Amino acid sequence: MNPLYHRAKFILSAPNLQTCPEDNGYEVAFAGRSNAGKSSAINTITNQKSLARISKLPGRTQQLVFFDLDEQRRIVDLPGYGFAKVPMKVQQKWQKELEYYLKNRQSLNGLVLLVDIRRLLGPHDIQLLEYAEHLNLEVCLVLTKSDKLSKNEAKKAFFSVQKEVSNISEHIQVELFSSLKKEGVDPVHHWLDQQLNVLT
Ligand SMILES: Nc1nc2c(ncn2[C@@H]2O[C@H](COP(=O)(O)OP(=O)(O)O)[C@@H](O)[C@H]2O)c(=O)[nH]1
Ligand SMILES: [Mg+2]
Repeated sequence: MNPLYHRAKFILSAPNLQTCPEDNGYEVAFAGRSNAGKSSAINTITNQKSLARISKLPGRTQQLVFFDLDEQRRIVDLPGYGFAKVPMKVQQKWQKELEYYLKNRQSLNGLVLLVDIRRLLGPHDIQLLEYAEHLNLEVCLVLTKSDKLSKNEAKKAFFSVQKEVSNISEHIQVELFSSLKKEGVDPVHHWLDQQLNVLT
């Protein structure tokens, strides 16, 4: 039980940095290729059935969706990348917008990168990890849908990803996670607590 995350409340969706909520307090962003299980993970982490569904409303797929935890703390659902239906030009524009957000957002204090455990890291994931390292941004890499693999296979995937990311940065935390089985929630809460400066 972690009441802070369970209190998450939708604030607004922002098509660009100018329309984001005021840049104060602490913020953690959630990223990942589309279908990685990001919305499900946000719902699981906040223990709410359909909090992140709001980001699925038409036209909102390319926006930053903000959720308040308390007056000082927020989580942000970033647009999923590699979505085939989004034209290349729009994707490239978003790439720029995203880089700008990651680079300039003062309150941003961590990035949760969701990766489907069966697909492992794609080129966009690696690019994002490298960029986060360049910005000195803390990263928690969440391997989603771990229930799709046996315990042994999941462990193997975990170690292989841990090894792969250790070449990019020394302090990327990797966690196994399943929204279906509600596994891996505590360590992610704990990591979020640290980035959001929650006294525990
Ligand atoms: N088995 C299983 N399926 C999942 C899990 N998380 C997400 N999914 C499924 O994966 C698909 C994509 O999930 P979604 O959260 O919408 O991904 P998003 O596009 O990254 O927001 C959906 O069909 C989900 O039901 C999980 O932990 N276990
Ligand atoms: Mg989603």
